[in-house]
Amino acid sequence: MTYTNIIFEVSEGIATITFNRPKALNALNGDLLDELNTALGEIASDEDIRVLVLTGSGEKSFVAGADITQLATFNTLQAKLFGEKGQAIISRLQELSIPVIAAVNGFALGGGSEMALACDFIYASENAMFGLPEINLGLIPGFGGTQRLPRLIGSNRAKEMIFTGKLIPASEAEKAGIVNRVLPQASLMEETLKTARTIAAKGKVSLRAAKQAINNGLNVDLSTGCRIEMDAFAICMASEDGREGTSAFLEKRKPEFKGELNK
Ligand code: CO8
Repeated sequence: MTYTNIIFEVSEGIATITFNRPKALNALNGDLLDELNTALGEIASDEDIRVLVLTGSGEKSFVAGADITQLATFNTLQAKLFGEKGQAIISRLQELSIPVIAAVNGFALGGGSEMALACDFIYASENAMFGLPEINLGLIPGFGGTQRLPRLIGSNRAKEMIFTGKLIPASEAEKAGIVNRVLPQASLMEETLKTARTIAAKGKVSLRAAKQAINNGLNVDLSTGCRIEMDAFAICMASEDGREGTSAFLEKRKPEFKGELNK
């Protein structure tokens, strides 16, 4: 597929999707969401891709939200369909079996924050701003923000952000636990890719198991979560990567993970 609203690249097992509507600060319209969905399908079916990085084109914006020009034309049913489509694609992103890192290079507002919140973790540039400003439009977040933000930072902090619509800088987002690292704009991608390469060198089976255990465990009580972990651990132990990792330690050599899921 030819992409026009995103740039989709793969290098050394790391896929990068760059939201690419810089004139609208990379706002999410229907076409961009369709392209993102297709790219996620390509990633899910490519066993050689080990990590996904999301970022925005330019130095000003990751994603400034859903495209308000398009939103403003919707009737009730169209809004519901657009909301369902966005939620489904963002959930698909969250549920990818490989790790996903958001490199937030500027504004991450509304649907842009919601996209970043569905990633496994976020690195941000010093100029990045986060917020769910839908309240200023007489709306509320519709791509999962009322659900993912409180789960990440607690309901009181999330309510303050959602009720006031205020934007917070990267440094504050880091203190709140939204962002893992704040970096100068010039080194954001380099540092993100460095982490992506570190992760990509690990075993694919164990990465997948760790991600699923954490994500699935967050939705259940502790003892059920621990059972999920034990099943996932057993699968790793029986995998080729699990054998390789433990043997390599005992043989005092570096492991060579092949990441084959079906062995
Ligand atoms: N949609 C469409 N166009 C946008 C958006 C957007 N979200 N954000 C910015 N743009 C456009 C501007 O209109 C402008 O276009 P033009 O040059 O043609 O006038 C261009 O990008 C540059 O923007 P500004 O001139 O405004 O740049 P500033 O640096 O002055 O301001 C801001 C940057 C603060 C980011 C400002 O543009 C802004 O406030 N943008 C809107 C942010 C926002 O409210 N986002 C939330 C949108 S709603 C949403 O995300 C809901 C998600 C769930 C949907 C569920 C559907 C049912």
